[in-house]
Amino acid sequence: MTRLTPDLIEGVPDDTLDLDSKLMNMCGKTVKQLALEGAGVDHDVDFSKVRVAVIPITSGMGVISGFSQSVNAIVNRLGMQSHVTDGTDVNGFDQAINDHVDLIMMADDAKFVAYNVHTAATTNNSWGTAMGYAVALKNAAKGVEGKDVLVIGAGLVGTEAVQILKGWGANVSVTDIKFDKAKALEDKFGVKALENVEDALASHKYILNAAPAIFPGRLIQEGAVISTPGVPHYFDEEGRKKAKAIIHDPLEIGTAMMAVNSALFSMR
Ligand code: 2YG
Repeated sequence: MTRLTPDLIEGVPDDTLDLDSKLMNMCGKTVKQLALEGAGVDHDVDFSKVRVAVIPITSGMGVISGFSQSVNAIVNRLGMQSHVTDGTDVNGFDQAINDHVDLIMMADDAKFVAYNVHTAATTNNSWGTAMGYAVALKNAAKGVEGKDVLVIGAGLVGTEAVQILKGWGANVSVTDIKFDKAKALEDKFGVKALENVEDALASHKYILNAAPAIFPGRLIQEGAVISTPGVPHYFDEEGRKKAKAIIHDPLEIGTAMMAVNSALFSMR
């Protein structure tokens, strides 16, 4: 998993990115609307009764300054009632349970989950990020059915993304600097593994980039639609000029997808 750093998420609590405006321009949807679509809901939902606890977790490499506050702000922007627990780890968990919250959100170095305390269902960030960015790509591309779509990165997010996009009828190819990881997805899910990452990128217009990689603009197709959760995030001027849309945020789309999906388990 790519570990976020405080500087990458410092603008999240106050939404300095103004993410909804950017997404409305590129996808015609807000973060909440993308998350609802990813959860299979085609109408707005009032989440004001949903109570959420975000628990700072000190294990492993420890807390990331601003991470819990960022998750908390993202969930509150969905209209839910979210707070960060005073206690960390088990103490925080105990506080959340005694507070009778509906959802618990927490992350260690390996997993970032939303836990629905009523249904014991767990939604993880790999699926949430893959689904959120796949829905964003589908909206920005005005549909992916029958279209060639490239997933870059055969890790946790890419593995979810290839299944989601194939399920929507896209002709999915996948590439990774470790070709055997891409080949494993070809064997398992019937998508096409491409060995040369640069050639793969240069030959696709619709891309979901789930790799912590930076690509030179000379490889980007004119009018490319790039849905790219990967951090570090950087596209040079040529890439930014040639792409029709470059959809990125460091944390919000995946987190909103998790929270909406988890809340709906006990709201339908
Ligand atoms: O509670 C804390 O502050 C820390 N234990 C959080 C650690 C999170 C580590 N994981 C990551 O930084 C990312 N994989 C989170 C998800 C990125 C968005 N797709």
